[in-house]
Amino acid sequence: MPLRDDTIVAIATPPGQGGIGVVRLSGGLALDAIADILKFAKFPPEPRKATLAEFRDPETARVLDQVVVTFFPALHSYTGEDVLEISCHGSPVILAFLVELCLARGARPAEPGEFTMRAFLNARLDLTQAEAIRDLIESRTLYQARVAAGQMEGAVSRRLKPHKEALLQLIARLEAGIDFGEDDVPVSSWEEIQAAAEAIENDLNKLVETYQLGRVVREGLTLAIVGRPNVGKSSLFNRLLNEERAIVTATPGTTRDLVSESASLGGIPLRLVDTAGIREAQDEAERLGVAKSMQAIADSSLRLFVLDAAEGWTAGDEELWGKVRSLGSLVVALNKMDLTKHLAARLDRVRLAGRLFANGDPPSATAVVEVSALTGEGVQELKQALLAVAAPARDTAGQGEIITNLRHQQLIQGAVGSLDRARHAAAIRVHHEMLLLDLYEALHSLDEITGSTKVDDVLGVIFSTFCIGK
Ligand SMILES: Nc1nc2c(ncn2[C@@H]2O[C@H](COP(=O)(O)OP(=O)(O)OP(=O)(O)O)[C@@H](O)[C@H]2O)c(=O)[nH]1
Ligand SMILES: [Mg+2]
Repeated sequence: MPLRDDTIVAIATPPGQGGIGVVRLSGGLALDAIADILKFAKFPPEPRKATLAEFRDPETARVLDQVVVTFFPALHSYTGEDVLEISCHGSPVILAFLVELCLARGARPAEPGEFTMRAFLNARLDLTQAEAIRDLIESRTLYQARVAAGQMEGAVSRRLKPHKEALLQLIARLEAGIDFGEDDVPVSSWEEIQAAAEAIENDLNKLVETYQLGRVVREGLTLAIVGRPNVGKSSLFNRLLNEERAIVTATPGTTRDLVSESASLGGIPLRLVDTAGIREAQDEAERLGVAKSMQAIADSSLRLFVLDAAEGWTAGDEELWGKVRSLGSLVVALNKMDLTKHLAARLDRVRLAGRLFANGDPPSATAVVEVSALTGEGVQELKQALLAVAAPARDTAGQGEIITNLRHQQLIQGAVGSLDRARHAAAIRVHHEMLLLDLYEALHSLDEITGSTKVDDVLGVIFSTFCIGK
């Protein structure tokens, strides 16, 4: 890990030209590094006030740029150290030159995430908050940003706190029993120990379960659109995207290669994949397209099974349904509803629903939605149904209440495992000292989430996933 008492510098804004570009410095030498480069009316600049300065070229002594500097003195800054943020005009050349001059004056280039790592090391943030900052920067939808913002405020640590306290109390009761002997202090009964461990375990398990949704929020989903040729897959794909992305024609077998595009479904990042209509291929290109499609359909997290409502349930649908229904989450779209306004077709639909849910085995379809890709009717309902299947807990879960981070999920799971061992040990009356080992292990797992235990080795891993200047 890099030394903490040196001064780091980096361009904090994205590469390329822009209206402004920001150079950030943190460390004891921050002010010294710029003292002879930037000319202020008064030096040092007033803390936490945007202050105008001239960026002087040391070689020509001429003004290179007008900059605005904000000085955050140690203890009240992002990193806890002296921080300078220098807003230049957004020329990559100017920014690079300013950094070079700072390097020549004792600063060193910041590693990725090093500003935030210093904030953590100086106790300005806990580990979950530092991770939330990375998630906020990386968020692709407003919903993701809101979840990250909730965690930046310390939602994860807050949620863990009561469970940690309960665990500590249990540990303290056992420790007291060992230290003072059974005569001095009322020692918990085996049943009490078991019950206490179980209560904590159950609460933590609930938290672990929220990761199912958390993962979807963080990583997004892949949705494959599947069906026979010509049922309107590409038309629905375009509708869901709101653009004419895939080719639509009246000829069956139009789509051959996979077509995929990113979209957002209720704030959840979604990769939509349009596939080739599945049938007995008529040439080599179509055969390859069908094979690739079947692979994509199997690999996706969610499937939209499209039927032509005007044609009803055909032998081709029956065969494809047999291949798809067991793959996992699925929504059925009855497309071309605009063509079925007469009674016969509607009766057919009733029979169709019967086919989908026949044979007694549990249907993998969680919703059947009537749509028309042509008129747009039912498309909103289709989106709702997809969202309900993809992220069932989305409406009920508070945005700060979910675990979105695999590291957190695994550590909580680890704590659950340790508590489970402790509970079983209590059940067979193992000595308290042995029991305590498991309980401490559980506590350690929870501490690692917020970083209050020594976790030097994981720090490098976490902060290296940041970009430079953060
Ligand atoms: N009336 C009506 N026609 C539709 C609807 N959806 C699609 N179509 C028409 O059905 C035909 C096939 O549509 P596509 O979207 O290309 O169907 P596909 O399932 O992608 O077909 P392949 O790529 O060949 O597998 C086109 O002529 C569309 O205009 C709908 O809701 N109503
Ligand atoms: Mg198509």
